[in-house]
Amino acid sequence: MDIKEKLQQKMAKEIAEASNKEIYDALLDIVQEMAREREKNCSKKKLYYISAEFLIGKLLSNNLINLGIYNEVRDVLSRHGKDICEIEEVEPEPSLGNGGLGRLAACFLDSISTLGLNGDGIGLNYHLGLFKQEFEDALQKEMPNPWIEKKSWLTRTEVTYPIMFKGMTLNSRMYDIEVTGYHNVTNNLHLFDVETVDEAILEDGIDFDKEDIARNLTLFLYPDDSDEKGRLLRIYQQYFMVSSGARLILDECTAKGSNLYDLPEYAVIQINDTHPTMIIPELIRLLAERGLEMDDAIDVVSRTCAYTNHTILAEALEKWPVEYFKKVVPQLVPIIEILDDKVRRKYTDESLAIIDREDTVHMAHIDIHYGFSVNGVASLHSEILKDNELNHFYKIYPEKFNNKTNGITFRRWLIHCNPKLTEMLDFIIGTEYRLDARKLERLLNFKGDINVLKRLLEIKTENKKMLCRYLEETQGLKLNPDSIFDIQVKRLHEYKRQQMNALYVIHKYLEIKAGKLPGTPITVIFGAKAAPAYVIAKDIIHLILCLQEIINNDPEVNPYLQVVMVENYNVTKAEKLIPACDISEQISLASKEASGTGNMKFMLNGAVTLGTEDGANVEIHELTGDDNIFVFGATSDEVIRHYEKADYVSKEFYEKDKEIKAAVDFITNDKMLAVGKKENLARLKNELLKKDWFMTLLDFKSYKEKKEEALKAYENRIEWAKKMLVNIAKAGYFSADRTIEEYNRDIWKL
Ligand code: F55
Repeated sequence: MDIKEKLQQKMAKEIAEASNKEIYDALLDIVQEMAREREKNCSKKKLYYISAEFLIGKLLSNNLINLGIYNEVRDVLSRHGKDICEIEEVEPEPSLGNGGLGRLAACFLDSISTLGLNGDGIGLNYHLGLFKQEFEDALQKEMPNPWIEKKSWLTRTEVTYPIMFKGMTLNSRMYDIEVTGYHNVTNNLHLFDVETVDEAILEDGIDFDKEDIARNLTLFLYPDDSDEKGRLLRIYQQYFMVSSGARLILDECTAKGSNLYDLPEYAVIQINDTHPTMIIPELIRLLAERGLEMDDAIDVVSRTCAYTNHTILAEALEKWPVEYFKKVVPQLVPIIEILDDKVRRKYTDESLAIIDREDTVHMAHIDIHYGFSVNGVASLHSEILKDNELNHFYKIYPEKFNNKTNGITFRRWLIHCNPKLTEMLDFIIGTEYRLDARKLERLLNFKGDINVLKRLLEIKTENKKMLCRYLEETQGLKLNPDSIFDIQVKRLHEYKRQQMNALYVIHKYLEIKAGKLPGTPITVIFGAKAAPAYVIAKDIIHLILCLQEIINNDPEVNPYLQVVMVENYNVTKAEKLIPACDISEQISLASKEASGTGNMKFMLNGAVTLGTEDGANVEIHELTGDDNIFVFGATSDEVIRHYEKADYVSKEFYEKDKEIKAAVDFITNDKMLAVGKKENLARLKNELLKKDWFMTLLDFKSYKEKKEEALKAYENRIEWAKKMLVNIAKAGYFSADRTIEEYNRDIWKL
């Protein structure tokens, strides 16, 4: 039966007569049936990728592409007067992640299936995911973001486990989402949920009774942990996830014949940051319960678990008071004490301990001592882990440390989000790059082909126009598609330095006011959510929204400069923003961004990077060469030295550089106070002058100069197109397929 007949049969009506929602529901059914009919990889050993986040984005189109029926469906629909893009709009986006770490997990699942490997994801089924961001009075407001509909990608399974907490047992149930690989196998994303969760306990916005665990456990991703109740709730969530996951893993392995002593032959568990770390003591506990001696259990688990680190920011490394474990999961306390005791017997160095002198448990230390692999996510990051942050561990376990530079799935971040570029690539270099991304380098043969270069520019303009239409319809924004689109989209964090970009916007505004006009108009686009308890991050959003208000309403300035903050930045919006970008802002303070993956997505879609030598930018720089990237700022060595010597004083930069002073002072001038809030703006200005922990003012001057250079280079359109072409051609290295091949070769050995 062909797609058209299947659709009509499912809906019991003609396509032309059906609503978009009816078509979406029918396609969902068809996809699930096809996905289940596919071959499975039933090899003895299986990978379990356990993560508190899977930022999967909308699934319909991606699945259609991976099943090889996207074009057919699109054409059938269009013949009957339906637009596949409008069908896509019907699907709600599950927001089961904060940012890069969660999106990476989703890209990895896609590549694992695409490479035909036997590997499933394990996580939680948050009913409301991460909050939905709204802007009100130029401030971020957090709202619930329900995404689970009656008909959804989730399949309820019969797998349930009793999960024990102090004073109560909660029942967990597994829900599955099919993960289709590109022309290959289907794996599963297993999301555990508590049966008693109850959305009715939501109060105002995203507030709820944090103590009513049975009803709130899987309501939100990372509830505000600024208070103790919020932090305890995270322990509940984490334990619920790992205990359910550990039981599933043991059940599957014993069903395949494991006697548990040979568990590492059946399973490898990749721990995505420290959020799932409790799986180590929990597995040890379960194995001991099933009859293994403690030492054997520890040995088996240590040969099964591998850990990925995603950050060197001290405040992001999880540390929990032993007290919390006693309150929530007392059964883990004796195990963690044994793990600590073994370390202390062997090493006297206090910095290696699991439980420190203040009775705090260092989660990453559990992973490093009791896992067999520790990897960073870009080469600079992995080097910093070895040389600085985790140096003491590296000295005792050099063989455990390795690098796996991140990657992205080209199915979503090229084929789906940029059909025009994809079509051009298919036409001039053939389709092999779809399975072997390095083949994109064939594009280099066209660097001197004026028609190809012109077509690249044309595609960019078409993508910009589409973005403009979308932003006008959804946010009422009117942007100029003939301007330079300069885009910074990512979580809001001081180390990512959206504030530096905002200071540049102020600087440009002042220049225009003084009569110095840019050669080409510039549109600066931001998109970012701030963690609800992160005060300065929210102040930065306020700053940007105030600038948007002032600049876009100033007729003297708005023909040359516009600023917009896209509301509720998420995967769906990223898919529209990235293909429309000219300049990709990757301006973190060197040494702080572990890798970045947005930088790779922008490059693949023909944006040119303006960035520091940080994270994977370093590798992008090596691949593209000096002529096709704009690099500025202090190096990671310099930054690390500043921290060691504690010699950075932001005020000095403010006082000696007139332009910096003018931009910083602008934050609290009368114009700003007329549209913004004094409390927020003054606090932010004060932060920049008194603290500036991430050295914004240190790099401002070189940032400004590099950006001017980039804007100038844009004027020569053909030369710019060559830079675009080289970026696309060299992006193949950043395919998640390459990353996953390396994980499998060095760590998983499936
Ligand atoms: C989420 C929750 C907590 Cl408690 C801490 C951090 C996060 C989070 O979202 N981290 C995150 O996204 N980290 C990012 O991981 C990416 C994938 O490896 C990196 O590219 C990026 O540099 C890193 O910041």
